[in-house]
Amino acid sequence: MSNVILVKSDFDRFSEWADEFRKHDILAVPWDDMARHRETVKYALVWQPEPGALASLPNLEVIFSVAAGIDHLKGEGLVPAGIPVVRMVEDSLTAGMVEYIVYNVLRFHREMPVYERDQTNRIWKPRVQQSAWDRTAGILGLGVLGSAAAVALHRLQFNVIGWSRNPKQVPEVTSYFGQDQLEPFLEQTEFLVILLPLTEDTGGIVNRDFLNKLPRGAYVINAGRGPLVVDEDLLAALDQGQIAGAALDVFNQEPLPTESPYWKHPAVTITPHVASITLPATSTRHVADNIQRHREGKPLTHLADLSRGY
Ligand code: NDP
Ligand code: OXD
Repeated sequence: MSNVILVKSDFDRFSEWADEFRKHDILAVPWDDMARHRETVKYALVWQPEPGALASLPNLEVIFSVAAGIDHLKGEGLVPAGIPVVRMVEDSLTAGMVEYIVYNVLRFHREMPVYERDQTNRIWKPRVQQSAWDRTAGILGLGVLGSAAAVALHRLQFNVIGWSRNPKQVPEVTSYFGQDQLEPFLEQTEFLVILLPLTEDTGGIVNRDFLNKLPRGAYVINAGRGPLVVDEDLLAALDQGQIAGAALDVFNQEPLPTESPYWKHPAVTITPHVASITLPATSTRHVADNIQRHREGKPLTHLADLSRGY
């Protein structure tokens, strides 16, 4: 096997990666064995590498991010200059995210947190249900994952709008773009789905002013990155009823510290950064296809732009 890939992933599943890469004739070596393979490694598949580590590989040609987001690769000494970075775009990651978003929008739309509370208090209290087509889901970040979630929500008959940097054409989804169109987007959004990357422009975007532009009683679902949200502002908006509920998968600090008020907040549901997880069986195909393209001198797919941040 002439293609050697160094793997540093979250979760402890190197043998799974190695088995899947072997099917594509790629030899995976574990991160801890870097010293032994320094000369032969041409590719690296990484999540949160230590500064300087990738620069110590003299024959490295392409870096693959285990994650769709590349914010874990931003920082002094993390990525050697001139080495392309490919981000993760693969079917299971997209499918998992669509499930997480649809599940949480439906959960709020159908008032499940209220019925769950009623059940603990043995309260039988039917409430009138609204139609999905009378409600608007707004997707903040209409990229690969945002567009897939938008299409799925539209299939469930929600009115779906999206916000991105550039105009988008997603069937039946109204596209808003740029700073000027953020306000009209927010004013209509009853279910805010956050799927932006964390960049210099987006950090802290979900602050008090932003939350106050949503209709009163809107819901927030954050599967993008924790630092997109100003925690104190979201907590205040929840306490004041401006935001009726939040499903949070990502946090400013992960693992979420035990003292965080989110843990005990009655209107907050927490998951430990699992909205969608990169699966070796499917993602190795994306990596192998790109390695093949690289060997044939073809352009790589899903190249990230480190200076832009996504
Ligand atoms: P994409 O790069 O495909 O999409 C990003 C979207 O954000 C694009 O529509 C882009 O606009 C928009 N965007 C970026 N910057 C701005 C800005 N300043 N103003 C307005 N819009 C902006 O990314 P993915 O959809 O693949 O992934 C999105 C994020 O989801 C990842 O970066 C990651 O943080 C998160 N994620 C979380 C997971 C989890 O388990 N919680 C799993 C996977 C991903 P345009 O297209 O116009 O440039
Ligand atoms: C990702 C993630 O960006 O898992 O893919 O957070």
